[in-house]
Amino acid sequence: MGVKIVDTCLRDGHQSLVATRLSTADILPIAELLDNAGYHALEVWGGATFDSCLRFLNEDPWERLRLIRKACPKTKLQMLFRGQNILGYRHYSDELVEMFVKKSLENGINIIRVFDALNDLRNLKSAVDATNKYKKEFDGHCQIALSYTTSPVHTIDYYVQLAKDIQTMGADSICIKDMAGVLLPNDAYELISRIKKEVKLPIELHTHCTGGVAEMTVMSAIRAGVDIVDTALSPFSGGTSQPCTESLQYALQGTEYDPKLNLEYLKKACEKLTVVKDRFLESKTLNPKALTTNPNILKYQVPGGMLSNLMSQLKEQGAMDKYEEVLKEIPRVRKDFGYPPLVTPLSQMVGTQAVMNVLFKERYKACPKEIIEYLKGNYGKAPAEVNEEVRKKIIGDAPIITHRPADDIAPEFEAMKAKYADICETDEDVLSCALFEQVAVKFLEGRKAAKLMESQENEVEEFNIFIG
Ligand SMILES: [Mn+2]
Repeated sequence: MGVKIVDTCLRDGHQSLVATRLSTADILPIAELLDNAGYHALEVWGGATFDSCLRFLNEDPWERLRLIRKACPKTKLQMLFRGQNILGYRHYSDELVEMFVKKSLENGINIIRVFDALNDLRNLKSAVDATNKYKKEFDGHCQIALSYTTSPVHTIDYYVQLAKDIQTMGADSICIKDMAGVLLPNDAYELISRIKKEVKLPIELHTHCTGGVAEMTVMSAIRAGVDIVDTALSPFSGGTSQPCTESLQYALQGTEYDPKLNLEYLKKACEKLTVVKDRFLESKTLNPKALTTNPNILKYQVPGGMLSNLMSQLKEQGAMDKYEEVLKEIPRVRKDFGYPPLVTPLSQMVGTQAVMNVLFKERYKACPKEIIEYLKGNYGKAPAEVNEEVRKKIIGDAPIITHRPADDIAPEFEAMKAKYADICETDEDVLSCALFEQVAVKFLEGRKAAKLMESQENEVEEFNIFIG
């Protein structure tokens, strides 16, 4: 059996390269073609797509999902789900997580990939339980992703143990999620061989081309027996995105790993997606920098997105000369905070802290409020010991929680439903409000106003017909 392929161009591909700006109208003609190409799945929803629909595109993310489902009757659809954070940036109540999972499946998702930034499996429990509860009814699949990073505690042994725990927890498959693109070919080989030996579940690899090693890493992973690989259709591949789908098909064609994708359909989809890409190049939404290989991320072990954030923060402060110093400060901050993986939201938090440490010329003189919450235990358990001196300096004698943060969150759905009864037509609308209150409310108010206008126009028309 060949390697299975998940195409990410309709989620991570455009999230990585054009700030998640593909519209549903851009997506549908391509989804229709990819549906015939023989993929294991298409990643099309979750991550930043939900927020981006409401915030920038004036689109209902649920409607997008339903339309993609219609356009893709043959292929499984996949989403990325941030555990207890769902698709947002704070922890939500268990009941909200369960409802979001159920509605995602009901509206067309098959594979739910859940992960937690800290690999604190307690933060995945309600999403995993909910997926397992509803998966039979909706042809669902529960995948748990481990956030891959490098540090003295993030050893191969650590990840093998984590994979075993993931299996015990009730996942249908495991993903190695290398969000920063720092997994090297030999490490991938060892990691996947070891997990294969000790865990029965299918393994998927998700990496990024940012540092220039992804294709080598993918090949290594394939030789080690990885079952599924994430790639992106050529126009939205490479740079900070995934390796190219068509190239991998050519590389493996006729071998025992042949993914057997239909190149004719890939070509047709590529032509359509290229037109979309050119539009983003013209509008400069697609910065050629995002397509440039950046081996520095391998040296500093930070994601590409974090590097560009740092640069813009320092530029704003007129302190670009401190760039190297900040890069050196990042590992120090990570160590003090117990080596959190640098993935949303921790990457932004650690980066901002490193900038503050350098600009204030004193460590932890000032801190973002998210760091204070993190040190109080409100994001979950840090992977390693936190530097207690640093913690004391930042939060003093404030209490630290060691239980699962969501244990403290009361159900919130009904209150949200009552609060926005005048603009919410469905439970899906209520979930949108619960996740991104301000932007969702603005979107739903706009939708209501547009509908009102339409019905008034119809009335006038009817009246004209009557008197005419
Ligand atoms: Mn990714």
